[in-house]
Amino acid sequence: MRSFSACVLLSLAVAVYCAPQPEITLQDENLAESYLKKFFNLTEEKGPTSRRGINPVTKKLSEMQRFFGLQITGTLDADTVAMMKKPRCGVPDGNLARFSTFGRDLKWERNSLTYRIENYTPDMSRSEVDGSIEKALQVWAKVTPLRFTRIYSGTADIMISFGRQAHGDYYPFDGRDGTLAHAFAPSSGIGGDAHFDEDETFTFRSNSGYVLFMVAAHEFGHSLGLSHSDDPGALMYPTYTYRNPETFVLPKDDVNGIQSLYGQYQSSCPNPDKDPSVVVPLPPSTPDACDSTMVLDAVTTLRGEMFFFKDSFFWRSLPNSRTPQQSLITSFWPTAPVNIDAAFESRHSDKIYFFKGRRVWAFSGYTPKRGYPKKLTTFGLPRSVRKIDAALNDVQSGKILLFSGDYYYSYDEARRAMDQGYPKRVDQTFFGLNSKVTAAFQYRSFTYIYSGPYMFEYDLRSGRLYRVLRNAYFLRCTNF
Ligand SMILES: [Ca+2]
Ligand SMILES: [Ca+2]
Ligand SMILES: [Ca+2]
Ligand SMILES: [Zn+2]
Ligand SMILES: [Zn+2]
Repeated sequence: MRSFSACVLLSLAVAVYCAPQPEITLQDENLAESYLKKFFNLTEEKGPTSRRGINPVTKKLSEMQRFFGLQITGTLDADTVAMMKKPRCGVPDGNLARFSTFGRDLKWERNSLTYRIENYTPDMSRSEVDGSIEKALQVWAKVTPLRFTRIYSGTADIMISFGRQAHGDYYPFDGRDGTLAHAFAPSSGIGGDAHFDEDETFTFRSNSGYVLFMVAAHEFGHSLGLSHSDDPGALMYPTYTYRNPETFVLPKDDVNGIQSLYGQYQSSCPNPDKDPSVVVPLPPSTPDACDSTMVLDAVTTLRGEMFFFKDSFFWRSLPNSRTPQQSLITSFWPTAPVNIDAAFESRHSDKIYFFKGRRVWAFSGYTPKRGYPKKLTTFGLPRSVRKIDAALNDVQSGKILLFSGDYYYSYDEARRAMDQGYPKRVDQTFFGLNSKVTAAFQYRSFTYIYSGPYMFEYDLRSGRLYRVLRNAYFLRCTNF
């Protein structure tokens, strides 16, 4: 179902957007043109099809779709429009790579840099702005020999300001949403400077508005010489996703990027901000579909698409798409848990459920259902069940199978009750499955039971096992 995908993405910015099937409007086409000009270097050419060869818009659209892991159609579809409407950074995307830099020469030649906060946003208190900026610079200082010193007058390497619309450079801001901020690559003058769009509402930590710390940490990546990454988990990914500033740890891709320019933090660096006794958490890395040892957390369908969950991420496989799109869970479901235990789609109520520990969350599309999270006992599970390992909706019978340890339960959604005769042993029904179930779902009348890095393909009615496949089977790892 097309409408869902667009609806999910769009509604991050606009709460009640869902109902009608989104059509590509003239406004969308104009948006697309200016987006491709701004971020993908689309140049003005008279008569796009006047010469033989590929229409430059088609080419740039494909480039953009590839960068964001969308289906590469070269045409303006609903998913592409939705991605273009996401709040983002104003720096162009260009390169197709995991971390990338503006080039070897575009870096600071010294490790000691100055910054100055030229003005303040009225959205937050001054001390909150100061704290957010300081903390955002420390994100980079923690993993490199870089040091930042604040100055209060004169010209700093990194001049920080808030402005709206035309604000003194050749890159005017665009009002509310769209572009949130931009920054310039290392050099003298405007180089290294970071500008924030005052038409946005910036916040200290709340997820209503844009967290200044997160936006600033991203922009300072540019100030130091990084360009955008196509790793959806990277801080240098172009679009904004809410993350909790209290628990944020710079992802692996960004650490690799900045260290390729400045090297690692050496404990001998005389830096009073760095306390060597503090344990630095390991940088999180984005799950790789080609990792044959990967164990998925949960798998489910949702309105005709397949969703595969791992850590803070999921892959979403659109029908007919060759490569699934990888995103952060919070970029679709800001209030959902990460590292989930299980998930299933209820066709009965058109909802998606996520399990983690003793709790269960419900969303219709991406909208959280009132009253959730609820306890596992809501599903009639005994109190002794501490977590669910996997869940699936058996489309034919309308039952929800809930796996826990060596057993599974059958829940009847219509009756809202557990079926008689359960729990049953897993290996009693699923022949050949002698280790723990880690994820489960049904697709095209097959039942897929995951156990560790393997996926078992069954016919649930006859209990027949057809094939044993790898976790990456539906993720279409292209390296195999
Ligand atoms: Ca500067
Ligand atoms: Ca804006
Ligand atoms: Ca699981
Ligand atoms: Zn950026
Ligand atoms: Zn600017």
